[in-house]
Amino acid sequence: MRTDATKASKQGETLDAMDRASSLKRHDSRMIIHFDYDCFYASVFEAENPALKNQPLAVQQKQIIVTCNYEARRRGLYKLQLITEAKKVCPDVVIVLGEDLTRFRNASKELYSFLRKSIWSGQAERLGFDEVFLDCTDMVNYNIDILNHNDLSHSFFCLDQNDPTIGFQYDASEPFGPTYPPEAGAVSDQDLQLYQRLVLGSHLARYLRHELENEKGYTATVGISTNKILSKLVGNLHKPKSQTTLVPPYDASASSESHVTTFMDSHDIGRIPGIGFKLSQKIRARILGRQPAFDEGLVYGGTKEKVTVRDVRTFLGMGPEMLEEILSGPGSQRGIGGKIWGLIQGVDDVEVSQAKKVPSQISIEDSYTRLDTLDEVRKKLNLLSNSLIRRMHLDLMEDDDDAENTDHGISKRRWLAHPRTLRLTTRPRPAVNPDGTRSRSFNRVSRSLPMPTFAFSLTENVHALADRLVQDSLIPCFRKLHPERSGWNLSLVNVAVTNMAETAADSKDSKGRDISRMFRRQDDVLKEWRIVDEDVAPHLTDDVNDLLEGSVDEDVCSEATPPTSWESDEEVQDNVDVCGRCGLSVPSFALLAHERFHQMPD
Ligand code: DCP
Ligand code: MG
Ligand code: MG
Repeated sequence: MRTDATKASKQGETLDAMDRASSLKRHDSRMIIHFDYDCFYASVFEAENPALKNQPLAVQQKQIIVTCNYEARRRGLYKLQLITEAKKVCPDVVIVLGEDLTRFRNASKELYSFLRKSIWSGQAERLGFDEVFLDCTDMVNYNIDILNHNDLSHSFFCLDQNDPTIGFQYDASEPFGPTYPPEAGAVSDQDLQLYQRLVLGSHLARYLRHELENEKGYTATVGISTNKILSKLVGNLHKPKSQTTLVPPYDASASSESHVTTFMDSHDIGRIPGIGFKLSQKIRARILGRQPAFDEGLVYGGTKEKVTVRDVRTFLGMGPEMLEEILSGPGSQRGIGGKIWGLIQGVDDVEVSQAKKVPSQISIEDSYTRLDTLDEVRKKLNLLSNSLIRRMHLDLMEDDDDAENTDHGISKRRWLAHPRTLRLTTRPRPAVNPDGTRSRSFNRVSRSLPMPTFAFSLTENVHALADRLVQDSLIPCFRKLHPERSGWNLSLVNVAVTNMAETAADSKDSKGRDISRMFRRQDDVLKEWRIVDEDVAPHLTDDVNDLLEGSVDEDVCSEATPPTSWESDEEVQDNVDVCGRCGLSVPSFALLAHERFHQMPD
C-alpha cells in the first residue's frame, strides 16, 4: 500500500506536470480532420479490379505482405507478414505485386485532390501516400453561426456559402460516430462551444468519408480534433471505415481531468508522431534508468519496454528542460525539448500546410545488399539519374501554352523551378569485424554541388542528360565522398536535387499572364503534394525502398522545409539495413535478431 507521503509526493509531481502543461498554449480554435485510407495499397488494386473486393487480397513487396485487405485480415493475415507465413494461414489468399509505386502515387494524388476540393480553405496536407489532414475551421464556424439552437436535431450543414441549398441534413445535438472517451459525461458550459464545433466536425467528417467512398470507391478511418497530432492519433481508435472524435474537456479543471491528457497518457512514447525510434529510446532510457531492451523476437525488432506518455509526463522533474537535456545532441533540433513536451500533451500548433507549387526537394534512392565497385556504382548512378531527371520533368515543369511558344499547336514545356543544388548521399556499411560480426553504424554521408545547368536542357533526351550528369558531376562527387578506390561497400545511394529557385519571377511574361497561368495550373500543379515518404512507413522508413531493391524508388522525397513536428527523427531513417540472405529490410538494431531468425529450424 502506498503511504500518504508517497501519495502526496506523487500528487505533487502530477500537479507540477499539470501546471507545466497548463502553461502550454493549446490552440482549440481549429477543426482538423485526419484521413487514413483503409488498407491503402490493397484498395488501389480493388479499385482497378472490383472483383478482388470479396477475396482475401495481399500486396507483396519482396518476401513480405506490405498490406492486405480486411477480408484477409479477418482470416488472420496482417501487415508486414512474411509471404510464406501468410500462405500457410490463408492458402487461398490472392497475392498481387506492389513493387511499382506508380499506381499508388497516382491514386494518392487523386484522392488528395478530391478531398482538397471538398473543403473551403484549400488547407489540405498529405502525409505519405495514405494520410491527409484537412483544416475545416471555416466550414465549421460558418455552420455554427447558422445553427438553430431550438431544433438542433434537424440541422442543415451548408457546403456552399453562395448556395444555401447545397449541403446535407444532420443531427447537431450529438456527434456522429464513436467518441473518445466513449461515454462522454455532461458537457460543462465552458466546453459547450468546443463540443458543438466538434459535433459539427464529426458530421462533416462523416459526409466527406461517404463522398470519398461513393465517388472514388475508397474508405478511410478518420479522426476529428483541434490539431494535427490529436486528430491523427484519435482516428486510430476505430478502424476500418469509421471515425472518432476527441470530445472535451481539453483542459483539466477542478472537477474533471482533461480528455487530451488521458488520451495522450495512454500511448506508448514511441507511438507519438514526431518521436521516432531513437528519440523514444533515449527517453525510455531516462525513465527506466537503464538502456531499454530490444525485442529480438520480431523480424522488424522494436522495443520490449512499455514506457507510456504518462510515465514520461509524471517523471520527477520532467519538463521541457529535462527533455532538451535528454534529447539534445549533435544534429538535434534546437528547442526539441519544448517541442516534444508539447507533443506528448497533445499540443501542436503547426498549421495544415497549403498545397505546394513545387516540391522543395526531389530525391531518388535505392538500397543494395552489396555495392563495392566503381563500375557498379556508375551503373546504379545512371539508373538513379534517369529517374531523377524524369521526375524533375514531371514535377518541376509545366506546359507552356503561350501562343508564341507553341510549336504547331503543340505546347512546349517550361521549367517552374530550377533546383540549385545536386546532392549525392551514400550509406557505407562498416567492414566485417574479425569475429565475423558487423558494427551497426549506418550513417549516411553526403556531398552537395551546384546543379549543372545542362540538366535543364529541353532538347536533349533523358538518357543523354543522365549520362552526362553521372560523368561530369556525380562520379567526381562520388570520388570526393569515397576517395579510396575500393574497400567500401554501400548499402544505399541517394541522388537528390534541392534548393529550388522558382522561375516565374524571371520569366519574360507579364505579371498578368503569370497570374492567369497560376490560376490555370492551380488544379494541376499547384495541388502538388508534400511527399514525406518517411511517413508511408512510420518506423520502417527505408523499408519500402529497401524492399524494392533492384528497382529504383522515386518516392523518397522528403521535404527540405524547416523541421516541423511531423518529421520523424532522421536517425530512424538511417538505421535500416538489408538482410544479406533474404533481402528484407530490417532496422539495424534488429538485424542480429533477424539473422538468428534465419538460423532457426523450420
Ligand atoms: N506501406 C509500406 N510499407 C510499410 C508500411 C506501409 O509499403 N512498412 C504502404 C502499404 C500501405 C500504405 O503504405 O497500404 C499505408 O500504410 P498504412 O500503415 O496506413 O496501412 P494500410 O493503409 O494498408 O492499412 P490500414 O487500414 O491499417 O491503415
Ligand atoms: Mg497510414
Ligand atoms: Mg491506411
